[in-house]
Order: sequence, then structure tokens, then C-alpha cells
Amino acid sequence: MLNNDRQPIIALASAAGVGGIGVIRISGSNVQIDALCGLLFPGQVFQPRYAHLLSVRDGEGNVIDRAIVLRFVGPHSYTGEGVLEIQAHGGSAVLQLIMDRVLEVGKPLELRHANPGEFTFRSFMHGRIDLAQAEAVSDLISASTGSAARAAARSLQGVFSQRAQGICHQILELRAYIEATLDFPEEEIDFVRDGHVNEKIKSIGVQIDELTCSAMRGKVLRDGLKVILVGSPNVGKSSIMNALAGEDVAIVTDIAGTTRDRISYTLNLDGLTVNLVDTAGLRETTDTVERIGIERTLESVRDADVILHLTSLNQDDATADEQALEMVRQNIREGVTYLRVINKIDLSKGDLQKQPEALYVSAKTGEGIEQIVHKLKQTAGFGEGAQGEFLARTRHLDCLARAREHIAVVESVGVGLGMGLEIAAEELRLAARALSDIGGETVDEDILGLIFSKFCIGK
Ligand SMILES: Nc1nc2c(ncn2[C@@H]2O[C@H](COP(=O)(O)OP(=O)(O)OP(=O)(O)O)[C@@H](O)[C@H]2O)c(=O)[nH]1
Ligand SMILES: [Mg+2]
Repeated sequence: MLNNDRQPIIALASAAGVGGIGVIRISGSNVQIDALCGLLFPGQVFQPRYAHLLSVRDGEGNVIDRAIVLRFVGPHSYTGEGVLEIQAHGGSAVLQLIMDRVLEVGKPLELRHANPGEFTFRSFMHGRIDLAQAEAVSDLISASTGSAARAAARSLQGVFSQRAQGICHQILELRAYIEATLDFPEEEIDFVRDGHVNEKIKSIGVQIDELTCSAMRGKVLRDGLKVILVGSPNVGKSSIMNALAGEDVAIVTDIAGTTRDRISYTLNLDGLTVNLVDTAGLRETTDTVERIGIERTLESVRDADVILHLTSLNQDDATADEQALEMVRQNIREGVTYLRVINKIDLSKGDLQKQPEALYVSAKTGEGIEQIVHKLKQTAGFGEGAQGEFLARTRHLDCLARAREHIAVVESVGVGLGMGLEIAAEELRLAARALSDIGGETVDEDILGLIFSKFCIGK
């Protein structure tokens, strides 16, 4: 729940548990924070942004702790409001005593505990950061690899927002030009030609496509790449899983139907998080447990970013593979990368007749495993020299897709050719609106609530 009230808020900004230092943060109007400072530290004159070593006292005047206290005067603070930061010793009991004391003193001011993400929400509401930057704050905190953290920091600096805004401005300029043309209907064609309107639309489409590619890389950096190993029983899926993981994660036997349930393993490929899933071999079966396992395999297929479809060189039953392929086909999502992997090449006698698009590997000798790794990185846009420019979420990709759709409509017909100027202007307005949703200018309150509720308390 987002509170858009004027009450001051307090939270422990550092992680719960024991640490060298624990930070308590309070945000409210400058007047509220001044009042609180006066009650907690009578007579103390605060110099903004300076560290003051002060005693925090309980109601009887006993010292709870000696702490570094910082006063930020709004709008020059994280939230854009007045902020007080108390850096005390990082024990949970001492921090709780300080929290209780501040809450007691702040009661007349209606000081209350902050909701998750409320400090960042206030920062957003005061225009200190836009929505994509606010999301980056949470993503920076939860980043699990160095690359993800670096990309989140770039989003936080506004790299993503600025690129989206840049395109948005071009669209708005073009729309203004088209709307001005509406006043001179007889010269419409000349205006469109002289203003290079259709060329500009095309260029905007290309820029959105480029930004979408970067955002997709950013999303993979944030969420990881979901990779699933599928195929008929005994082709070596679990063996490939173990070879990629570098340890025995899954049981391997020569009995068809060994793997019954999904087994997940998270790999870190030079900063790219890969969530690898080994699954039950696909075949028609009357065994209840195996059938449930197969249903789960197909569920994972629907959810995957990359499908590694395994066959093995010694697989003499071609119909078994056909059957597996058919089951996969029926469940595959659009836009998923499908890779064919042929395992057990160590069994090959003589030269292999290789299909150009397939990867040939041996889980037993390790040959070709690097190729799978390379292919996964390439799929995620982590090829040679490429790196994540910023972090992105599904919400951002949806905004970009919406913007692209509106531009595509205009592009396909052509302004002044088949499309009237009013319709073109309207499509451009909708495209611009979709792009500005990335920064949260027009996002409705429910979505905001959902985004900020996923934050940790104190941020
Ligand atoms: N020669 C050779 N044997 C392999 C290779 N990979 C796996 N095997 C063998 O193939 C058999 C099946 O391997 P698994 O990894 O259990 O196969 P699976 O696809 O997971 O099988 P299910 O879990 O039953 O669906 C085992 O006896 C493995 O030792 C390989 O590259 N070369
Ligand atoms: Mg297996």
C-alpha cells in the first residue's frame, strides 16, 4: 500500500541482524524533522550534511548509544524532504531502543514506520528520480552478479530513461509538426515531404528496436536466462546438466526415465545468470509419477527463454525423438530460442555428417560443452565485447513494444500516403505515452503500488 500522506516515516535502513553500524532513517517535511531534532537532541544546532557525534538518550536521560547523526535539508536529500540519519552501533537491541525512542518522541508529529520502498517512492513523487531509476534502486540492491549491479547503477544514473526520453522527444516534435500541418490541408503532401516525416518515423522505429535489444539484454541480466534441457529419455540431459554445472547435480544412469522431477541449477557465466533446468525425458508413459514429471517438463518449456533439445548419436529410435520434438513444439512460446544439441559424439565411428545449426557435444569427454556456453551467452546478447548497458524489466519491454506497435502502424501505411494526418498524430501520441510510461510519468497508482511493494523496508 502506498501512502501519499504527509506523516514523517522511520525505518531501519541497514539490514536486520548484527553489524558494525546500523542506520535508522527518518524522512518528513523540514519542519517535522526540525521539530524531531529539537526533541531528540535539545539545543543542538545541525549543520546540513555534516556528521555530528551525539548521544541518543531515553526518556529518563540515560544514554542509549553515541551515534553519528546527519541532517539533510529538503529538497537536497534522497527523498527530497527533510531527512535525519542516525548511524548507531549495529546491534538489533540497541537499534530497537533507538527506534522506540524516536517513535515515542515523534508521536505528536504522527511519526510512523515506513512501508516497503516508501523512501524511494517519496523520492519519485518529489521528482528526484523517475520510475525506471526508482526500480533500479531496488535492482541494484538485489543484483546477484557484478555485471547486474553495474548495469543497475547505470539505470539509476538515468542511462535508460534518457534514451527513452530522447526518442520520446523526437516523436513529440514530429507530432507537433504534423499537427501544425493540419492547418494547411492543401499543402499537406509538401509539408510531409519537406519535413521528411516518413523518414523520421522509420528512424524512430529503428531507435526503438535498438533500445529494445539493449533492454532485453538488461532484463536477462536482471532475471537470468531460463534454459531448459529436454529430449527423450537416456539421451544424456542430466549428464549435460552436470557437465555445465561442473558438479554432480543430477542422477545419471543408463535406465531410461531416471530423472522424474525438474532439477534446477544456477550458473554464472561471466556475469550472465543462467537458470538451468534438467527435466524428465519425454515419452508416452503409463507410469503415474513419470507422467507428472513430463507434465512439469512441458510447463518449464512454456516458461523458458532457451530450449536445449537433446538427442544422442546412438539414439536408434527416431520415432522417440520425433515424439519428444512434437511434445516440445506444442508448448513452445513465441520468441524462444530453440537449439538442437547432439550428445555422445564420443561414440562416433568415423566422420560425422553434421547438421549446420546443431551443436555436437559429449557430456562424457566434455567436448563441445564450451560451444553451449558460448551459444547461451550469444543468445542473451553477451557475445564478444557486448555488455549490459542498463538493467530492464518486463514492464519496460512492454512499454517499448507498445510504442513500437504504434510507430509500426504509421510506418506501414505512410503519413500522407494512406494515412491521414490526424490518425498519424494520434498514433504518435500513443507511442510517446508508452515511452513516457518507462519513466512513470503517466503510470497509474496500482502499478506504482505493485512496483514499490517489492522493495525492502528502509529503501
Ligand atoms: N558415451 C557417452 N555416454 C553418455 C554421454 N552422456 C550421457 N551418457 C550416458 O547415457 C546414459 C543416460 O544419461 P543421463 O544423463 O541419465 O540421460 P537423461 O537424458 O538424463 O535420461 P533420463 O533422465 O532418463 O531422461 C548414462 O548411462 C550416461 O552415462 C556421452 O556424452 N557419451
Ligand atoms: Mg536425466
